[in-house]
Amino acid sequence: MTAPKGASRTPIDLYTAATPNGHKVSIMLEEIGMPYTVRLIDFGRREQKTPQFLAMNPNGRIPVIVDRANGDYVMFESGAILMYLAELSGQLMPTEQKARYRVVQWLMFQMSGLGPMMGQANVFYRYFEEKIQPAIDRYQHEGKRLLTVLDGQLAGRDYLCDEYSIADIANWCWAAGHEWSGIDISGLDNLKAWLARIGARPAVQRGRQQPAFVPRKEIIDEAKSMIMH
Ligand SMILES: N[C@@H](CCC(=O)N[C@@H](CS)C(=O)NCC(=O)O)C(=O)O
Repeated sequence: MTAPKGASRTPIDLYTAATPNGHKVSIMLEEIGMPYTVRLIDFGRREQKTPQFLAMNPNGRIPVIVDRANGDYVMFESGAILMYLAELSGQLMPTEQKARYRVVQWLMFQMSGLGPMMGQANVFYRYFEEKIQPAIDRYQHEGKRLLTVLDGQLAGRDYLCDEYSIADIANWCWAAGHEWSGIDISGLDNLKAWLARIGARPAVQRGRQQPAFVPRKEIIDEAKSMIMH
């Protein structure tokens, strides 16, 4: 991990890894065309728990940004970072009050519901060696229920709110991982069309490569070591 102090050639330093919460921010930065430097955090080496990292985010998790163009302003929590970048760029978040809070509402839906539930589905379905069926069922069912809510919201519309926004980016990053969470989305046709629509955006494709998620055994081992600490 690179120390937070020191000049970088881009306005934003992004401390991240190949996860949905990390990809939300790289996709947003790609969408708004803001140059950034990726600072990879190696979970295998527990870099997210080092004193330097904890000084930026006491919660010891990615993503974190440092805004070099704003007095090295440090931010953690992906939803807050999306709102900050939307405000900074004047993009992907409406200014009109009601429209703005509709976006915040669907962002919070992801932050408090979809992300945590699908994250726990991954833990019990993918990472735990001991397969605790009631826990797998609980989180997969809840994940599916929340994806069904998104499907309903997307009936007759292309995006979650009036226009493409940070709410789409946040929810898409988790919804796109439904297979990894073992959640079947057959029958959720609005959701499937939206997944494809957002997934076709060049900025989304670029952001998802920063860094790319490659399912492999080491990821499962790293995840196990995180769960146990
Ligand atoms: N609510 C936080 C969640 C961040 C989070 O859970 N990050 C995970 C990766 S997706 C992480 O850093 N895990 C490392 C760990 O648990 O040690 C956010 O949205 O930023």
